[in-house]
Amino acid sequence: SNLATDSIVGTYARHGEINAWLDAVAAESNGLATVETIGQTYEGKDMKVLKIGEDGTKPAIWVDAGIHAREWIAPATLVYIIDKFLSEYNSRPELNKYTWYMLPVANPDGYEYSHTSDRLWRKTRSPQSRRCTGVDPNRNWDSHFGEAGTSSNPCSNVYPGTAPFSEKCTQNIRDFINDHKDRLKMYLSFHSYSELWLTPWGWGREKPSDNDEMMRVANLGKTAVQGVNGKSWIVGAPPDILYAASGGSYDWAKEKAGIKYAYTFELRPDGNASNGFVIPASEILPSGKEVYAAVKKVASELI
Ligand code: ING
Ligand code: ZN
Repeated sequence: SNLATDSIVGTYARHGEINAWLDAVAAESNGLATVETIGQTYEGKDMKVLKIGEDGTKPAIWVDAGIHAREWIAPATLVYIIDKFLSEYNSRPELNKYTWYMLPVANPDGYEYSHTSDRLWRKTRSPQSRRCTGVDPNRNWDSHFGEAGTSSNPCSNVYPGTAPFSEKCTQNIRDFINDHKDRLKMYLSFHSYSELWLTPWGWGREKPSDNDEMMRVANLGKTAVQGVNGKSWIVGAPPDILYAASGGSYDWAKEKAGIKYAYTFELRPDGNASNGFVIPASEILPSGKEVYAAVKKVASELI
């Protein structure tokens, strides 16, 4: 479209720009989309969720991105997907049978710090010790908290915090999801990088009882990704294809909130990249297209 608010699609926008864009697209959506502020971060930044579709009746799907600060392709990919949803939601049954909740920046304090001070910052920005700042917000959830893939050193990039949900950003998401969990059918979380479709569990090699169905849907998503730009994502559980990690958001979503289809994506580039968190903005549209195709496909397949 020719709206001025299209300008951040395809760019690595700042958190304030993304929030302003969410407000603008909601205002221009003729009631299709609304913004809900689910709380503030440690530094007082608003965490804004875009709700697409009517509330309270349809089954729902949650999508977040940017829980890790430096993984810039993830928020940018979700912004692209939101833009596509706003133009295609009403005409596509696989989209409009759900209400969608989209949070493009799940760790705004860290995301801004990665823009202003340290491009490779991963964690939150809450003080943890005299020397070190930040908790890994994807180790901070109440699912096998503090077990595999974490470190008790507050200076570590995988420090889970002193207790589950010590961080404002994870508390806010937890509370929103708990308020909507009866209707939530799928939980998706976008990270980068390595081009993986991660199935539960992240914490260990045990498999959920519905693993065959989790793998069926994941493989349909993988095929949809491949159909766009030929990218061949690997499907599997983190301990089998990446590394074990506990206290992750999607494990909590499935184990504690009861959301059956809980997945984590590792977006572009592939696992051979050397500095894969820093990739050109020209990757955003190709990433957005392949991930949009996958999200559409799996939404049509949930049972
Ligand atoms: N990767 C994820 C991480 O938090 C992950 C992978 C997610 C493992 C969830 C286990 C559970 O380490 C990145 N890139 O952050
Ligand atoms: Zn990550």
